[in-house]
Amino acid sequence: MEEQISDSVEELDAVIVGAGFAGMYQLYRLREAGFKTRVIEAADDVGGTWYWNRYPGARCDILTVDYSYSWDPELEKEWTWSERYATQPEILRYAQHVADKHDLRRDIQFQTRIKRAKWDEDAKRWNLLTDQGQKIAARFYIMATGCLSMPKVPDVPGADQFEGASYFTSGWPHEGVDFSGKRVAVIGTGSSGIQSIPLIAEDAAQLTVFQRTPNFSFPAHNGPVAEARLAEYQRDVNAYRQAARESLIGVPADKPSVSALEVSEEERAAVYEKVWETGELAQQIKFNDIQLNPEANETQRQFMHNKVRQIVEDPKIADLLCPTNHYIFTKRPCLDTNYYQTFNKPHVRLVDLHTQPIVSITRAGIDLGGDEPEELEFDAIVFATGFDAMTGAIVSVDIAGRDGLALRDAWSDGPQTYLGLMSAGFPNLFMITGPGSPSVLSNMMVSIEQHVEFITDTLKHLRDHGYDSIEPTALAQDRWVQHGNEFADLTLLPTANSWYMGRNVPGKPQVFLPYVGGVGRYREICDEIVDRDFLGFTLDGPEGRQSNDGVIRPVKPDMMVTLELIEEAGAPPFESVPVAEARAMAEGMGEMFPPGPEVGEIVDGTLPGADGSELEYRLYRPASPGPHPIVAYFHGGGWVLGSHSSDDPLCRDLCKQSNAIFVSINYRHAPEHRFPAAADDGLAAARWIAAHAEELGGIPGQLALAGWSAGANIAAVTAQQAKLAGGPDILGQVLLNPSVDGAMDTRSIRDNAEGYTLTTPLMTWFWDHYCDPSDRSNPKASPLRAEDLSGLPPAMVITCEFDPLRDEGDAYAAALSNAGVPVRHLQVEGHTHMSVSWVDVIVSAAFVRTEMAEATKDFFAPRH
Ligand code: NA7
Repeated sequence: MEEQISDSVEELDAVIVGAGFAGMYQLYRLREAGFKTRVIEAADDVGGTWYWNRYPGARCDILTVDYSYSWDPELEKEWTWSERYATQPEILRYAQHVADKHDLRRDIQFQTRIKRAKWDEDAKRWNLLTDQGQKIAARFYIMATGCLSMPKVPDVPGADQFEGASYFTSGWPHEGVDFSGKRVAVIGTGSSGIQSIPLIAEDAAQLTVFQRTPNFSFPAHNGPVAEARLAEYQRDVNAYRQAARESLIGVPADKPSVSALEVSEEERAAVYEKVWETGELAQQIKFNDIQLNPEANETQRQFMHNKVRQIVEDPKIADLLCPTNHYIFTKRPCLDTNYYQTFNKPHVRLVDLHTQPIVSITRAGIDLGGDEPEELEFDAIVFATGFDAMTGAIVSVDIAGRDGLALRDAWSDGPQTYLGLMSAGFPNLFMITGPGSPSVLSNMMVSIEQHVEFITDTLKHLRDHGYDSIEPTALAQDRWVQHGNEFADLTLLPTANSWYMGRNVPGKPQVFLPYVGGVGRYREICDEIVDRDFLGFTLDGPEGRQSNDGVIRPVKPDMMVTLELIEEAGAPPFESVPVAEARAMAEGMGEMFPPGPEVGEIVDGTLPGADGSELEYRLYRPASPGPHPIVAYFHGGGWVLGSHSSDDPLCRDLCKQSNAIFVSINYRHAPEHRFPAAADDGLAAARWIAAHAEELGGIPGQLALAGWSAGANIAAVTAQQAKLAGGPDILGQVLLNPSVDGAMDTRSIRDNAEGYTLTTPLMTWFWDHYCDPSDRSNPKASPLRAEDLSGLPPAMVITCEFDPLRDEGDAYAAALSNAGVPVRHLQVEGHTHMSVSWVDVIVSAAFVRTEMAEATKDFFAPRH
């Protein structure tokens, strides 16, 4: 029994599983920091992936200058890679060289596996049992087990019957394999298949490739590292490495800023040609919407198809080699040397498993079914069928956390991690490049180093502060998993049957495993967590416990990225410039946004406002036959900025979705026209529209109000004024992020004061331009202050979590409801004041507009 710890239990500070690049560096760091550490490794030497995957053609698919350690300055100088993409033996030699140089092997126990790991809550340590029957107690248990280390069990019937030789690319014989004169089958056309097929074809008498899904592959153009690249690297190695750490995928590369659909076909073709010629995975994405927009993606996919058709002589074979069931870059693209050319060789055959599925592997070969059944005989079968990626190696160990919770059970619906580093319920268990971190979407070396350094610093922090355990909180973890899923869902990546999604392993939960946000952003997140006192972690020790619960990056990913871009653009705050300049800036910004959907018709006109003023309006008419109900719409812009056309995309979308006419009114603006001009214009416009419904193409009596921000203030005020004045009849009001109280004294005004575009200083500026402090308690300025809200039209009120105006909007919804007004109140998590109005940019807020449109429809034709 492990609980009865005897003298034969070895006590260590840390046990690391795996002596690949992650485990080796982790050992180096922890040893250096004075932790008594041991690595447990199943193989008989270091190298991990590069120890096992010895198939012919096995190479790195990231330039090896990039795929190398950056933590040892001497190593940077003393090691020179012979090729752009070093072969497996060279990379293995590099790993062995590092092990020798730093005398790592003395703390690595080879040919050993961890069989069981059990958390001891009282002793705050992991009790480990090896397959050698050895017991180890360690405070920290670190899995450096690799993302692609657990080969997939071949899910091909009869795989064990074959009497010829079977090989797995993931466990290739050390002495190599001589295929000369042999009839060879290769099952699988992922990276391993694509790298090995051309070389196996060189030796084999016959080669038959069994393809389930064709992949996108670029020519590697292997050879010496390009002079320019080497010079860039050597000029300032530290700067180069730093650029890698801050990049998207861990290799310095320009961030694409242009859409594939913005440039001409010729320009696009030239860009794709260059990408093809470059032969670098890290430099392949040159347009910012390739991974987001199917139409953009299609342009590069077609380019790739054309390349394949140019190389492969038999058009039928070429067609089979062109991937059509997934978008490019939604599966890991491959790099090859003469892969497509191999299919021009007479002794190489491609079997399409969709038309000729494998019925069974037999004693002599492979039986195919489908339309053309065949019995094929082979001397050797190569399984290049991939891995149970990212989670396979972790859940294969019997790991029991707090209260005996099995990791396998905790992850039965997919991995639950905070940052891909730790999992709640499993204190002091770390994963290097675990699911939920950039890992396989990045240059692994960069991600490995960042995790190792994070773990080492964390362990030192615990030691220095008298804590003996660390664990993520449930909230932090749940929201990290949510953040990762939401980020992935913005892209096309989850649409493919990929191992990123767990779809290659029958029965595996289908969730997107790596973090798509990029290594630079991810590193910033990790650093911020530490700076914020280990946000989302509980640290525990004999002298006390610190649990700084909270959520990192609670803003929805598309909004978050947009806020980052806005910050990078560095425009001055509106309130820091004169009004005319602020208006020009707002107009300029508006032009940068997508236009919104097509509607039936857009008509500009004028209508009479209050005090003899003439107001411009823009009418959006649905494409369906009229007449339609009408919504009088008031734009946002703090009574100072904007116009009847400034909320164009929002109005188009709402018009289309609600099948109602929207009339956007250019009410008079401050500071030229201060309170109550805009409010009075609201009522005047509503009256005029009601009176002229028929000539506008509307249905008389079918009028609702809508507005956003200050425009929602005018809508709310107009509804109140219409009630007091006895008309016009208003059937409903949609208030998006309304400003309803000039007091500006709420928690959200303080909590969301900065950083979410509408800032509290800007809101103050707006109010100051619009309304004297003495007037702000007047319900015509602050509709929340009205004494009697009863009898107002039904309302839909939308408030957003990260809007300074959130709380006043919530208060207005509650006050309306208390007064007996039917209210739909939508409190939108993770969004800001701008989210809903940025049509086709903040896609995660699109559902809000749909709900607004539904509410609008209900005003006109209530559903019971
Ligand atoms: P991959 O990329 O998972 O490729 C495995 C291939 O094997 C892929 O073409 C699979 O088709 C195919 N496969 C898997 N199971 C079967 C069965 N049962 N029948 C037929 N074909 C099958 O693994 P790799 O080792 O090539 O590469 C892994 C990573 O290593 C790579 O991305 C680089 O990062 C390095 P499928 O696509 O699932 O239809």
